[in-house]
Amino acid sequence: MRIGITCYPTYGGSGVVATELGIELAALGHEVHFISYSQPFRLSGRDEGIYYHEVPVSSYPLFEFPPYDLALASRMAEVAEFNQLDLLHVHYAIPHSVSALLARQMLAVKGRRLPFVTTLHGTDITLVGLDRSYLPITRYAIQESDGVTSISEYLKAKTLEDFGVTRGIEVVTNFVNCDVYAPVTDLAKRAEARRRLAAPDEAILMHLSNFRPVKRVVDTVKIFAQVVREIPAQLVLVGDGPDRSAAEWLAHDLGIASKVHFMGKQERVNELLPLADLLLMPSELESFGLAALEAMACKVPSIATRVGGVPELIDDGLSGLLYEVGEVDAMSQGALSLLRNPDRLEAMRDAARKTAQKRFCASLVVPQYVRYYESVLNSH
Ligand code: GMT
Repeated sequence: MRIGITCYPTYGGSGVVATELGIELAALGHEVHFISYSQPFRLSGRDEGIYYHEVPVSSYPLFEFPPYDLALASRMAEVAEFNQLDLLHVHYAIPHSVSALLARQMLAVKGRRLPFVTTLHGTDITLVGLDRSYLPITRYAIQESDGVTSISEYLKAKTLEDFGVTRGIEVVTNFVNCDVYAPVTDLAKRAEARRRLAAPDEAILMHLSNFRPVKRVVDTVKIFAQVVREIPAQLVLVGDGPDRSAAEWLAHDLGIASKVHFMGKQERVNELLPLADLLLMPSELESFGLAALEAMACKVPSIATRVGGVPELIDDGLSGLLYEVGEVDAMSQGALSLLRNPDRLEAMRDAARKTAQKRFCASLVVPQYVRYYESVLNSH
């Protein structure tokens, strides 16, 4: 198949899923064309079968807001025509599904068919999508998509309820490549790599996000502050975003700044995650929680919140521990109880990896997308 993929190319779960999907599809022999305003950050440019088409957005003094969605629609139609794409797959409904709808219509008048699949990721439904200025057009584009998938049962239910969407939505969960995201089996190598982050007797707690308010990064620092009061530990924060400065201030105020490491945006998180003992994900909301899945594949369980689609991923008490939003004290106690009980932690680490392998491995989930594309292509 020849597949066009559009996503937000910046750091964020939906862009990561779209990029990893493109890489996996190309590895299966499909031709993949990314169409976006810049190259997705996890795309190296070296992958065979993958092409990148930039969307130029020209400005004009009259435009207070350059119309990216129109430029995207034009580029989608062009790329589809010139490369004979079979379908478009857009990630994050706003504005991508609207642009795809326009591209489909532009090609229809030329007698060309260009179906599109929209994948809903989270805030396109639960936050941004609910804004009255976006809701009617987003609902329309979802309804008119040739196929719609959502990354969790939770998000599917939210879309049907909050958007009054009446069409079918297929749940295709997020996935992880369990060969790329994997524990370091050579224990001497793991110990050596950990020594670059912490002393041998120290626990390593990690956080990975885009540091948006919904991630509650400040809670991460508060949880760690209580842990490090009891046992030797280091906190490694991977990513960047609006709440980084608040988290840095808090680490200084609490006198733990020397043990809190802000690593900024990292391209190879698969090399960092396996070094951690626990991931902290105290989010206000996660429609799935991709960071937790990537950690689980690396044998790292999460201390997380019981929100959105997270309980579909983490089995509380078995492959991680779940709490209510803001339960900082309980989350610290949960982390401490695991770190003080190596056998229990090891059992949880095993369960986390097994869950990733058995239910969320790319080799299981990507074929679901392929079958879904085929059903969309055959359904005319
Ligand atoms: O979190 C966001 O602001 C949007 C989005 C993104 O691009 O990172 O995150 C959503 O999609 C991820 C990938 O499917 C999910 O793992 C996240 O749980 C989801 N975020 C929310 O629902 C808040």
